[in-house]
Amino acid sequence: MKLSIFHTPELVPTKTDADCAIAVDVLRATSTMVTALGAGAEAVQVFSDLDKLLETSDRWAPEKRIRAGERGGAMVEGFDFGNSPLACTPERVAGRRLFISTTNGTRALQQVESAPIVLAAALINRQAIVQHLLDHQPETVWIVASGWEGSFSLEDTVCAGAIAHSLQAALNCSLDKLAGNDEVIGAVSLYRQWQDSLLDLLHHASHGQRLLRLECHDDLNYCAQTDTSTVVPIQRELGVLVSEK
Ligand code: 3SL
Repeated sequence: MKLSIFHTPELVPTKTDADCAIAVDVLRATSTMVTALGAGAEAVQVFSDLDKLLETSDRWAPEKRIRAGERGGAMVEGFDFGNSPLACTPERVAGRRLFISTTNGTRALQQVESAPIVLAAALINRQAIVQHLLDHQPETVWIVASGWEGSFSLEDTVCAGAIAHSLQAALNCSLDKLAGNDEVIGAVSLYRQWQDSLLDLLHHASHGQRLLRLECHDDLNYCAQTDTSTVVPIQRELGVLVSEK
C-alpha cells in the first residue's frame, strides 16, 4: 500500500488515480458526517452550492431531510443545522438524510469523488478508517485535508498523520515504504508530537480559534477525541455517503 497526503484540495492532482481517497475535515465537516451516520442518518449528501442543496432537498419529504449549511463557521440562515456534530443526535437525525454544504470539507470530498472508493475521516473515526484500509488493502491511498480556503490546516494534517501512524504500525513496515510523498513523513511527525494533547493543538489552529470566537468550545472538545466512533462514511453514489456497516 502507498499512502499520499495532500494538505489542501487544491494540491490534489487533477486526474484522480487513487484506489481509495479519504477526505478529512476534523473541524468540523467530516466529524459531523461521522456523527450523523452514527446517530442513524440514512445518508449524508454533500453540496458545494447552497442553492443546489436547497433545490435537491426540496424533492424530499420535510420529515425525511435535514439541511445543514455553514459559511465562515456560522449557520446559514434558514437552514436546520449549521455544522456542529453535537446537533446530530439520534432524535434529530435518525432515518433522515443530512443535506450538507460547508466552506471547505464538502469541497475536499468533491475533489476526489471520482475515486473508486471515497471515505470521510476525522479523529473520532481514525481507527475505523485504518481498519477499512487493512481489510481492503487498496494499492494507492490518498488522504486529502480540507484546509481552510486553500491554506494548510493543523487539525486536518494531524488527523492524516494519525491515520498514517496507525496504519504503519499495523502493517509493521517502515514509514518510507508506506509513504507516497514527503507530506506523510511531515504529518506523522506532527501527530507524534501532539498525540497526547490534540485538544491543545486544536486550540492553536487558526480555525480552532475562529470556532472558539464563535463559542464552539464543546465542538472542539468533541472533535479532538480519537477512535470514539466505528462509523466509516463511504460514498455510495456521487456525493452521497452512507455508513459502511
Ligand atoms: O470548512 C468546513 O468545511 C467546515 O467544516 C468549517 S466549520 O468548522 O463548520 O466552521
